[in-house]
Amino acid sequence: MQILDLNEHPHRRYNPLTDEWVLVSPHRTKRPWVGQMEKAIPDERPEYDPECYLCPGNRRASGARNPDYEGTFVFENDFAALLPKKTSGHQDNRGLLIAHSERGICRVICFSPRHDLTLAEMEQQDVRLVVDTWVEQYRNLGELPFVQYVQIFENKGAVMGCSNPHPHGQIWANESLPNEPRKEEREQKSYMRAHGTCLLCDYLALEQKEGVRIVCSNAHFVALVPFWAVWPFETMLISKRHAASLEMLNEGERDGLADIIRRLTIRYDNLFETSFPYSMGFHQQPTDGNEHSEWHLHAHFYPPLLRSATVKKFMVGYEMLATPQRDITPEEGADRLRRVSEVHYKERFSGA
Ligand code: H2U
Ligand code: ZN
Repeated sequence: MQILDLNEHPHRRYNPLTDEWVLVSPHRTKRPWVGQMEKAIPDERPEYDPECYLCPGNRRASGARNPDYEGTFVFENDFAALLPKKTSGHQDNRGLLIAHSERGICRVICFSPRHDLTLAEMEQQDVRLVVDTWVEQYRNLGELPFVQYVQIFENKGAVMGCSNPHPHGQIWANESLPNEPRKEEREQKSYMRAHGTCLLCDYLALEQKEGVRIVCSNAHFVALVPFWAVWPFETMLISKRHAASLEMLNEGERDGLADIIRRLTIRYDNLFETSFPYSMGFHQQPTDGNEHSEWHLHAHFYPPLLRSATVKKFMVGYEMLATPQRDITPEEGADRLRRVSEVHYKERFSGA
């Protein structure tokens, strides 16, 4: 019998944050690709677009006019999925037909007044303003008595369902713990109970020792492709210090977060010389007023691109019905991301 070689043999890897498995098939990377091909769309935009509902001074769908903002701008989502109006009650029919009312607040954050930028192309100090806005929003929304969890996220690129290329993200704050943070809380709690230490502190120490899945790092954050990654170039940002939320970051750590986000998103754009699409978001402690020493702040980046600017990974077939699967190993994904430059390709082409 052959001994498991993670670079050669099909195997499954365990995600200790969610208690789920991913199938890894490294031997398949040699097969020819005959799937979907599309032309890469050049990412050329004006600094200001009179038709954009996020640009300064423009009117939104609700009729409200954006101020002439500088830096970041936050507003209540005009088509919010959750509403702050108080409703209560639930139904439970034999434990099979269960429904609960859900209150919440949805906001949109414009990262910059410039229509033509992305986080990867913004200056470090302007990304820092975005970090400060996230901290402020997490605090403001979390302070509301009915808000138990604040989900900060960004959908980037049309392929991820993003409605507008103007750099922006969203925040949904609501009354109950959503599925993903709920799984992570359960696993972080049970790990702490069993080992007396933090799951992500221990995991990060292992990753730093092995090094093979680390993309880049600074004094306060590490960007790595998790051992259990599902998406081809999936990454996680993990704070080096055990902090449970964005609110707990000190000045230096906020700068560190802005730095690592900029460097990682530049690497993403450089991988296929395209504006790299992804969904990203933070996972952090709920705002339920309880002590959550088990929670370790981190961000996930889930990009769908597989082997070029035009080939995307879809979760279909076996993945929808059984378990997610990947061909290129997390180690190879990290290696590819490590080998690209931290100077944005547009800057290189312009000779700047
Ligand atoms: P994306 O990040 O997925 O593109 O979503 C942008 C959000 O902006 C979306 O949730 C909101 C939509 O409801 N929006 C407004 O609040 N006002 C508008 O005028 C258009 C879009
Ligand atoms: Zn715009």
